[in-house]
Order: sequence, then C-alpha cells, then structure tokens
Amino acid sequence: MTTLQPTKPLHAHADSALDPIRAKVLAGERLSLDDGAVLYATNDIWSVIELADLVRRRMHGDKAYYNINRHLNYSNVCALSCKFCEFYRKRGEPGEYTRSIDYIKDEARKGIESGATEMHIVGGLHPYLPFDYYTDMLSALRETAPDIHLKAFTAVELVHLARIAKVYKRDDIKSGVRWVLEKLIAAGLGSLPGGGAEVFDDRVHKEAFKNKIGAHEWLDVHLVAHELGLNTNCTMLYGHVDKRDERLRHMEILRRSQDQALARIGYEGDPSAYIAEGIPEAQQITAPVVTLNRDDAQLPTPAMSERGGYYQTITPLPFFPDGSDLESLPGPSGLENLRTIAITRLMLDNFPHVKAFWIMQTLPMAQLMLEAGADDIDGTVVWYDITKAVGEHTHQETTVLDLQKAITEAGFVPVERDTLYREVVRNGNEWHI
Ligand code: V47
Repeated sequence: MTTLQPTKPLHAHADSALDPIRAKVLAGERLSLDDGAVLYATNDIWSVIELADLVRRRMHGDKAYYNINRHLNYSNVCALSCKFCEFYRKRGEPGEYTRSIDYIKDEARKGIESGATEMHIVGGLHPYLPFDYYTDMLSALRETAPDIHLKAFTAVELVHLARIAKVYKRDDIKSGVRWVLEKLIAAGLGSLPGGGAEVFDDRVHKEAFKNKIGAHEWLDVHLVAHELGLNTNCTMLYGHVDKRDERLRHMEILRRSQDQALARIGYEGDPSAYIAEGIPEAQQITAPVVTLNRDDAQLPTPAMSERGGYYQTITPLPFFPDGSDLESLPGPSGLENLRTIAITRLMLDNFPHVKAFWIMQTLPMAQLMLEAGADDIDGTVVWYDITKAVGEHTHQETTVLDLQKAITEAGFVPVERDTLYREVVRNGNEWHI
C-alpha cells in the first residue's frame, strides 16, 4: 500500500508559485514575509488551506478545542473613540453602562451554574472608575467562584490602569504595568486576553485608532505579563483600513515576540536570529528563532509557565463595520477570512493555537476554519457586546452540545479545554483538570 504524501496538491488549478512554500512547510521551516505575500496573492486557496491543515494536524491531530466560558464586558464607557469600534459610549450617552460588583458576582454565580471554567473580562477605558474597582472585581470573583479562571484586561486597559493608579511613566511603561499586574495577580488574575492589538502599523494606527497605545506599548505589556508568569493571547483586527502586507508585518512582530517568550522558558532556538525586513526598529526583537511546526516539536505546557508565560493563541478578528465610523467599508469577505486564518497558521509557526472565534466568524465558518488551520473555536460566551454577527443582540450564547456537534460534523474530535489548554474532565457541572 502506498502512503499519500502531500508533496503536490491533488486538485486542479494548482499554483506552482506555492511549490517552494510547500517544501518549507513540509520541512518545518519558517516562512518569510514574501512567502506570506504569495499565500495572500494566489488563487489556489485550496493549497493554502491544505498546507495550514497540515501544520494544524502536526500540532493537534484531529483534536479541536472549545471551552465553557462567560464573556463579561464590565463597562462600555471609553475615553477613546477608535474608528472601527461600535462598542464604546461616552458618559451620559444612551446605552452607556458600568456593571456593579454585585452584578459581576451574579455573573460568576451563573458561571458556576453553567459549569464555566473561564470568565473573559474586558471593557472600555473608563475615565473615572478608581483602580480599586478592578482589584475589587477580581477579588469578588475569586471569592464567589474560586475555580473559575479569570482571563481579564487587554494591554490597552492595563496601560490605562497604570495611569489611573498614577504609576504610569511615559518613558518606562513596563514598571507601571508591572505594578498594576502584580496587584491584579494578587487579586486573582490568571491570564491576559489578546485584544487591542489591532494591526501593528503606524499608518493604520493613525487612521483607525490614533489615541490608543501602539505596537511598542502593547508588546511591552505582554512582555511584562510573560515575565510575571502569565500566559497571554493576541489578536489581529483586520479587514478595515489595513492592507495585506501590514497584516503580515503584524504577524511577524508577534512571531518574534513569541520567539523571545519561548527562549525565556527554555526553548533552544536557532541562534542565527534575524532582523526582519520592513519592520520598524522599535519593534525589532532579537531572539533565537523557535519553530513548533514540525512533527517532533513539543508544544509549550502550563508547567513551563513557572519559568515565564508565552502566547497561547492568536485570534484573527474580522472587522465588523456596522455602527462604527468606518461603516462605509465593506468588511472582509468569507474567503478572505478563511485565507487569513490559514495564513496566520502558516506564518505564526511558534504559536500553539489559532482560534476561529465563532462569535465573529459565525459557527458555520468556524467549522470550515477547523479544516484551514484553526484548532479552537472559543466557548459558550453567553453575553458579548463588542460585535454582533446577527441582529442587535448581545445575548450570543451557544450550548456545549452545539459546539461539540459543530466540531464533530467538521470531522474533528471535540476536546473541552480550560483557559491554559489543559483537558477538562467533566461530570455535569463538576469538573477537574
Ligand atoms: O480588542 C472592536 C476588536 C476585540 C470591532 O484572547 C472589533 O482569547 C471586529 O480581543 N469588528 C475584543 N472586531 C475581542 C478579543 C477576543 C475575542 C475572543 C477571544 C480572545 C482571546 C480575544 O475586538 C477588541 C478589538 O480588537 N473589535 N471592534 C469591530 N467592529
């Protein structure tokens, strides 16, 4: 019997420009920004998907992850006015809200009732809430639901908290953020979500989210979190004023930041570290190159976090134009979303997980994306205010059975994970790792 080796695409319309990229992927080598541009330009989308699937299966076989979680947006009041954002309200504007600690505790109780293992907590940059609100929130949650992991606050919020707590120093962001994170960890913080990264590019920053922190600060916050032993995630909000090459540079910057994190926790990489072409000096990271896209690569585990944290997951977020200042833009197509997930898997060769966030991608597209590089679809979510895929509703819940069914139907084995990707053993609402 002969084994089928995916050294050549099996479909018609194969693009030979992908041959050198195919060879690199099969050898587990790092792709260049130019390779990324070829992957974006080709009409041979099936080969791009096939290559991403190969890497995804090397890392995770036929497992696909989901979790039982609750997203909590504690306030939509925000000092910023990012053009892509429909979520924020100014103080006094109709629809503004800020949740009380009692409301938040109630959410935690509902989380316990539904068997949730995670609360994902983010909000706007509230100009007046005191620093204590955030530590009280975490302490109250810790007390009410001691077993639920608290994944909370994006890098942007953490810099804002440093300002509120008056520990922010423009020329030394890290020390203020370290102070903030130490306080939040003591109150119960378990990891950082990946929001607020958008696209690391000065032009895009200026056009779409001018007053938000830039790449340099975002990366510094995650660096400090990793140094303190927290695992973090990251995102890429694309399909608005960004261009494909800017997305690729964003991926490159994240990839180098992960090289740095993995080196810190003991991965021995290729010491012939490189300076990436086209990346601004401020975002150049010199670290050994670490790749995980080979059959024999060992993915990082939570146990390694004792030596420092790392990026677990990249979640590409497709832009939702409705209600934002960029409403006139069309937003990315389904095909662009599929291609971007696949390219993300191929470029971010040192990231263990790629998430197709079903809330933004829709569950049917997330199913397809499991075949195109994604290995995770996020969780039950329940309430989500930042984007609304269908209609006006912030109640965006799916059941565990729906998630499992979607994964099984796509030909994968559903695996419930906790926030740190440990497999959950469950008996109803009782669970353990
Ligand atoms: O930070 C805002 C983005 C993010 C829009 O870490 C928009 O596991 C699309 O970060 N269209 C929040 N996106 C979501 C997020 C996230 C989601 C799921 C999992 C994880 C994780 C993180 O949503 C914001 C911003 O980048 N966003 N407005 C919009 N109109």
